[in-house]
Amino acid sequence: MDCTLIGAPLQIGAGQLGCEMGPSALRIAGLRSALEDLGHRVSDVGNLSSRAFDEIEHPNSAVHHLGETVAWIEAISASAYEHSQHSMPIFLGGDHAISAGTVAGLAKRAADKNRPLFVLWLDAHTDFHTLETTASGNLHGTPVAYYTGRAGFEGYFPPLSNAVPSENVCMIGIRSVDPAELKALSVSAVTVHDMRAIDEHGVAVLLREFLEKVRAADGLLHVSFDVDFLEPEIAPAVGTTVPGGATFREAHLIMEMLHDSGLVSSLDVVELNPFLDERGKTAKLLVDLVSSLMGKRVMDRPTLAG
Ligand code: B3U
Ligand code: MN
Ligand code: MN
Repeated sequence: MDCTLIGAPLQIGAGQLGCEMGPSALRIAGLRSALEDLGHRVSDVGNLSSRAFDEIEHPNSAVHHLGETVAWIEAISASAYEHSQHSMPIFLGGDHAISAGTVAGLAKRAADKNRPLFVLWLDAHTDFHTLETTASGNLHGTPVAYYTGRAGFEGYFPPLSNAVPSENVCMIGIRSVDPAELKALSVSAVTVHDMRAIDEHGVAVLLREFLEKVRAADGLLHVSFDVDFLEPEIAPAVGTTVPGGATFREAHLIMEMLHDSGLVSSLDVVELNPFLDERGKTAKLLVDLVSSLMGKRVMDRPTLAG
């Protein structure tokens, strides 16, 4: 497979600085050679940068770095559109606000290809705030609301050429949801699997159901992987750790099933904050997980895991 690594070192969408170093840490942890060892052709286009920006005020005074974030979303969206034409783009975050850009660009590309876009959102959080409802003002809490076309971004974030229908979004790992997000989700078609759902059913059942839906629709699948999806003990390098996350084995199983599905067409790895890491442990785990997604396995399997 042809993969393109794209660094998106945005950090002001998070409450804590440091995600700017995420792309470097993933490169130093050996992402490129890990993918090449699996037989993929990898090109690394380096890090994106944003145009000059003016600060933008919003009536919600908690919102911060709006002008800068908008400039980044534009650049990231253009890059996602460009690099998804002939290759599988892998976006190295950067905080999760980058996904406002990645998904917007990928949705435009999917529309060109006449295919529906689906999004698997692996995260402790639902990131379903609008600019009006965010209390922290941290814009990494808003991308899903934006790319599903919720009202409340007009005149601020770039106009969306194609929204992702909310019924095409599946979230797994959720364990921190703000009241305004909960209210909005209760009237939306987004599928939200919290940790209780994982405990009751296991990740395989939840994921298989979604993959079947993607396959039936002949969809393209974007995977957005927030480091805080994982249990903080195995992945400490994230500013918003929430206890009770996915285990090492659950995370690898998800990646292996995604690989076997053959459906994944793009990936974000976001929220890695190397300043908070322990001797590169989280960055190395992420390289291993991406490797599983890209075909690394212990044994050949006579039948697909499904
Ligand atoms: N919902 C909270 C917390 C949060 C969202 N995304 C992350 N943290 N990473 C907020 O600030 O919007
Ligand atoms: Mn997130
Ligand atoms: Mn999160």
